[in-house]
Amino acid sequence: KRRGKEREKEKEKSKRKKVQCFYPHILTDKLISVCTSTYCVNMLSILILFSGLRCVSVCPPLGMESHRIENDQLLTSSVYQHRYGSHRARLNIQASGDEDDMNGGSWCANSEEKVHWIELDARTLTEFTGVITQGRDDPLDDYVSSYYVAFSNDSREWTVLHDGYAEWLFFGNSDKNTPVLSQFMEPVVARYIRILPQSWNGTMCMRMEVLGCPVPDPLSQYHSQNEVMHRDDLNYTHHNYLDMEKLMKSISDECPNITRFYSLGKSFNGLEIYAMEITDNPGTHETGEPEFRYTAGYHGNEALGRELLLMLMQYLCREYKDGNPRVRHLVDETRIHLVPSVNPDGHMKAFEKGSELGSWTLGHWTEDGHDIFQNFPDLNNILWDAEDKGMVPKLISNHHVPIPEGILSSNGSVAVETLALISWMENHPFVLGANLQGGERLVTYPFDMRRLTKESEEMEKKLNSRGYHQEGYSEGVIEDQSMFRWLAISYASTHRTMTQTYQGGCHTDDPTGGMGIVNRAKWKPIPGSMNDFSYLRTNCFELSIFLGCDKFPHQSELLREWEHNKEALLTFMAQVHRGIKGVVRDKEGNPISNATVSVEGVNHDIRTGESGDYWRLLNPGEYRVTARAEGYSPFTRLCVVGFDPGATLCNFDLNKSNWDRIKQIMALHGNRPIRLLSSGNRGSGQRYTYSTNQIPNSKFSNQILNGNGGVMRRARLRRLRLMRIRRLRQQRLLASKTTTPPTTTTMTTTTVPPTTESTTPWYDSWPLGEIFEENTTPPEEIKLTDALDYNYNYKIDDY
Ligand SMILES: *[C@@H]1O[C@H](CO)[C@@H](O)[C@H](O)[C@H]1NC(C)=O
Ligand SMILES: *[C@@H]1O[C@H](CO)[C@@H](O)[C@H](O)[C@H]1NC(C)=O
Ligand SMILES: *[C@@H]1O[C@H](CO)[C@@H](O)[C@H](O)[C@H]1NC(C)=O
Ligand SMILES: *[C@@H]1O[C@H](CO)[C@@H](O)[C@H](O)[C@H]1NC(C)=O
Ligand SMILES: *[C@@H]1O[C@H](CO)[C@@H](O)[C@H](O)[C@H]1NC(C)=O
Ligand SMILES: *[C@@H]1O[C@H](CO)[C@@H](O)[C@H](O)[C@H]1NC(C)=O
Ligand SMILES: CC(=O)N[C@H]1CO[C@H](CO)[C@@H](O)[C@@H]1O
Repeated sequence: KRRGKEREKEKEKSKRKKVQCFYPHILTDKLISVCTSTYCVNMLSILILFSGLRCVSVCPPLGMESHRIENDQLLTSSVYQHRYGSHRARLNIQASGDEDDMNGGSWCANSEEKVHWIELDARTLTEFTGVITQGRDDPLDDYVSSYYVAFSNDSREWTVLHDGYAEWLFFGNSDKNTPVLSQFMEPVVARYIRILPQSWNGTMCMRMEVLGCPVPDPLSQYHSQNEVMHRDDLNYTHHNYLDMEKLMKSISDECPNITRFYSLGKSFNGLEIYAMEITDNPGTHETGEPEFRYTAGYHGNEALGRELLLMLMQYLCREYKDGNPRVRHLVDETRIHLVPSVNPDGHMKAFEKGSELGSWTLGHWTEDGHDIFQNFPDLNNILWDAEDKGMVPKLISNHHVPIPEGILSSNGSVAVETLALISWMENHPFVLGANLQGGERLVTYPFDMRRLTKESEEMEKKLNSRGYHQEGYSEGVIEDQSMFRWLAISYASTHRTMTQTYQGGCHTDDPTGGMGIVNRAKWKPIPGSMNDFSYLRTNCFELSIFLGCDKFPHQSELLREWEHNKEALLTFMAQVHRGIKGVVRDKEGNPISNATVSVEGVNHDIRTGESGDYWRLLNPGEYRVTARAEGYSPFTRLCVVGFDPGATLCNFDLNKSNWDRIKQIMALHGNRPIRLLSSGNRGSGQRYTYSTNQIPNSKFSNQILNGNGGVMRRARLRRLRLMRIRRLRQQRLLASKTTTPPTTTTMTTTTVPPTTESTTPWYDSWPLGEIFEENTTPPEEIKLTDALDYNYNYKIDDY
């Protein structure tokens, strides 16, 4: 009997799918069963609509996935294991790879028990309209295939939902990942809802979402009516590709003076990757005006970032026209680029399924299977290898790391979308950017990739025999770490809820320690990320903003999300005006492009753009800044960054380099190998041969570089520490060498115990090297004994 019933319901269910909202319970069997085509069903729906029948209302999710439902609103009959507790029953929650922690891939019931249920306390009277179920995130196929639903107002007396004939058995899942929606014929009013699984595959495990609308409470209505909420009146809807195009065009028409609607290129399927430029003179780079970017939709199913950027465009346009001083200042002083959908193909897939029914990954990748965000050339290892060999920054620069040849042109290993992004990134002097992602609620700062040393590699092998990633590795330390942390905090702390982490993270315990920010390499390292590439290849500092647990929130959440993110989006943009900026010129006032600007104590330079302008994001402090350019003498000056908003102007006028002077110096050395002022202990005598333009003429350079005095003590201590680490590593490296090159040292070697070693930062010695580049009659090859570029003019007491 039951089987017949099930078949009947299956039939019914497939009909319901087609009719969607129009489900008139009186007419169902009689009328709809004569329909065989969608056309017929549609006609019928219209007929029903006009005959005044009530349409089944569909309520938005209560917030299992978004975590608006809190853990203590959930109760279960039993738990299979601690890590499969009721708190793991959230739609799309992801298991931790580590089997020892609390974070399993779903709620699972104890199979010894006879009765199974999971209960949700909505805390107020609610109109329930449906549930969505999903199996367990796990290699095994565990899911619930049928269940009853029951309701209660007091959690003691329960009414099981009837379909008119009997208790209504809902059909659940047929795989572990695809969410399946069951809508009720009529909304049910109650405070508690229970799901009672009846059949399942494997272990009885499920994740779920509940659809419902709070029943208006006459008492609290007074309150909500008086709650004044400023609404920006934006278009708080999800936009498919064509709607997005239309909306962006309409914004561009509304604010023609400050916008430019353009495209970065085409996706694999030929959709445009649209961008909106917002600035006072769109279409051109204005000297001294920094460029900022927000990008979103790397993963097509992370739709919130896309909508937030579309809202931001509308907001900037409207507020600019209305004369909002904050927006006016921002738009007039910044060239802003907003790219809402980097992966339009993926979004199209996810959008088709809708905000609740796409799985965790539907539309994540490009059409040809790339994860755009981590599809960039890995420059980290190139730089780190070079650093380990002591080649940075003399042979390999510490910035603008070249992309190895062939990578970008090779057989489809880089997505067309990534290529479009790379050329866009390289063709604009971006200073700061962020990519909006989803599925977590935090901001990550680079490095995104973990730096492996021999030791850590071995440790990982030991710890990680299961092949899972272990958390708690050392941070991927980036040169500008404190700046990056500041940038991350500027977003997280101005977001309405990002630092409210007492409920834990989206899938695990809060990885941010209550700060809302985390170093990506320490948290979930990935190679080839957009952020690392941006930092190592261009001047631009890029971070990832994870907007929330629900990657594709229901439309009704968009207004709330805008309110949560609006201040943070604006505050973060304003950070582009932090630190120092200026123009590097020659004595005649012509801009020098491609000049290098270095900050003492930070081993990461930046370069000037085509009009000679540069920006260097820095936290408040005093900095010794050096500008260098081919054919010019480098110049160092002190630049002070205060706490007030706005970047400090720090211009450089460079003199042509003075060749005669250099020749004199060369003559002093008899045009022979230059002896380093050194008491170094490189007795092992690594011999390196440098071409003349890399001579670290320590004495000369120190004269120039230390002329001003007043170097920050902190920076020195830090450099000293770095040097020690470096040196130890180098010693290990040397020790591990089995064959040492022949020693033809020109250096007087005295052995100095490592502890008393005093140092000048290894990179203080290199700047003058470039002066030699103009040498038309180069002196003979100069041989240096010290591969490590140390010179020892400083005593340890100096620090
Ligand atoms: C719960 O209470 C409301 C209002 O009192 C009522 O309309 C509803 O039918 C009750 N629900 C159940 C399941 O008893
Ligand atoms: C049911 O689960 C078992 C393992 O528990 C699995 O081997 C099987 O493939 C699953 N069946 C389906 C239809 O997924
Ligand atoms: C929002 O955008 C959609 C698609 O562009 C459009 O149909 C709708 O009218 C817009 N609504 C408002 C309030 O602007
Ligand atoms: C655009 O700028 C022109 C001239 O500056 C001005 O006359 C016009 O009103 C502006 N248009 C809008 C829509 O702001
Ligand atoms: C910029 O300068 C670097 C050396 O500082 C050089 O390698 C590079 O080719 C230059 N780029 C351009 C575009 O001139
Ligand atoms: C440039 O040279 C002039 C003298 O010719 C000197 O006074 C000035 O300090 C130099 N400036 C720099 C930045 O080296
Ligand atoms: C599938 C394939 O041919 N992959 C090749 C693409 O090109 C790179 C380098 O150019 C090769 O390493 C891959 O094997």
